[in-house]
Amino acid sequence: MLRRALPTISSSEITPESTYLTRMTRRGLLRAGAAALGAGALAACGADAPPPTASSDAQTAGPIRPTPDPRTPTASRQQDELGGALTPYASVTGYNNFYEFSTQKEAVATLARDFNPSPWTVTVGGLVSNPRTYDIDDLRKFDQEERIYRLRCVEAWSMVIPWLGFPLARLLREAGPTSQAKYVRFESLNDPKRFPGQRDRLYQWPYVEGLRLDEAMNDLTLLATGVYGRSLPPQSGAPLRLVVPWKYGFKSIKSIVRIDLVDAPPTSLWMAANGREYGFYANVNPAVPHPRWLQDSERRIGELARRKTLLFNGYEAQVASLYAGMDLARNY
Ligand SMILES: Nc1nc2c(c(=O)[nH]1)N[C@H]1C(S)=C(S)[C@@H](COP(=O)(O)O)O[C@H]1N2
Ligand SMILES: [Mo]
Repeated sequence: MLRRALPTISSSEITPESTYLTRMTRRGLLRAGAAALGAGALAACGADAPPPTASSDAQTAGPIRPTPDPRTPTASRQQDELGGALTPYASVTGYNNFYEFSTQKEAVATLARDFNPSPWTVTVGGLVSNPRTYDIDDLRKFDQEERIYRLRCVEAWSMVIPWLGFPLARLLREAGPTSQAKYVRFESLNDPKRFPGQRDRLYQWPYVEGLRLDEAMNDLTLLATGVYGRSLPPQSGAPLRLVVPWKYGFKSIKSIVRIDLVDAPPTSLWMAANGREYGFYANVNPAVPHPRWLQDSERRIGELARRKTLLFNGYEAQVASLYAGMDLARNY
């Protein structure tokens, strides 16, 4: 019945997560009698924030600047396995959700231009027998492969993206989860000096995401280091991001610095911000509407007609068994 009550709306009419949260938080702050504080906090958010400047960190970090990648963006195939054309490189790297920079998708690439993802380390710890801090270059030993995946944002738009990376399972096997490890918790870099969007206190930084251990071990779950045959540009989550193609895009956490094996479901940034709308599982499911819009169709970036949204984003054969016997509407 919930479904029938919801009108079919085009994705352009959907209130972005950020606008809604801003409104909700403003009400909350006003109720708390903190109107002045609220106004200040709102003015600091999203695209209004100044672009990052060369900070004093640049000195301690040394002269290391990633040299612009001279290779032209290329992929080994031009379609996904369902015949969907690759989304052009310009859209993949020009229309981004990355709230650490901005809540405005078209502003992210410009704000991220001078972000230097080197040096960078990723610490793997928690309930593992071999905890270790990897330099990003150490991760090269995991052979990189190309994976063409659909990315379906919870806001009802999608892309087809040729990632470079390696299955997360390889890294987790090296870490050696103990028998108590049941979930994986991922954390993005927390550095308001380099991420202007983190001055926006509406969110509990750093960005956190989580997977069940068996989801994390599934062969589809990728740690991406590149896109279109090149290393990831900052706006895409340099130097290392997760890609979980059967879940809404917000699970695919960018610019990861920590991966911990844990015994309880981690609370993600989005669960903390609005757990009623954004759950732990976030599996793409056309039959389970978001509380404010339907999820049965989507706008493929670059196409005119809407497409039908597929259960598990079209990866049902690979992942449905993970959820056997679960109520997918309750475990949203
Ligand atoms: N750290 C971090 N990771 C993030 C986000 C973010 O704001 N911060 N946005 C998520 C959302 S909502 C989506 S749809 C995808 C977008 O990835 P893309 O910009 O590479 O298409 O990244 C996800 N990962
Ligand atoms: Mo998203």
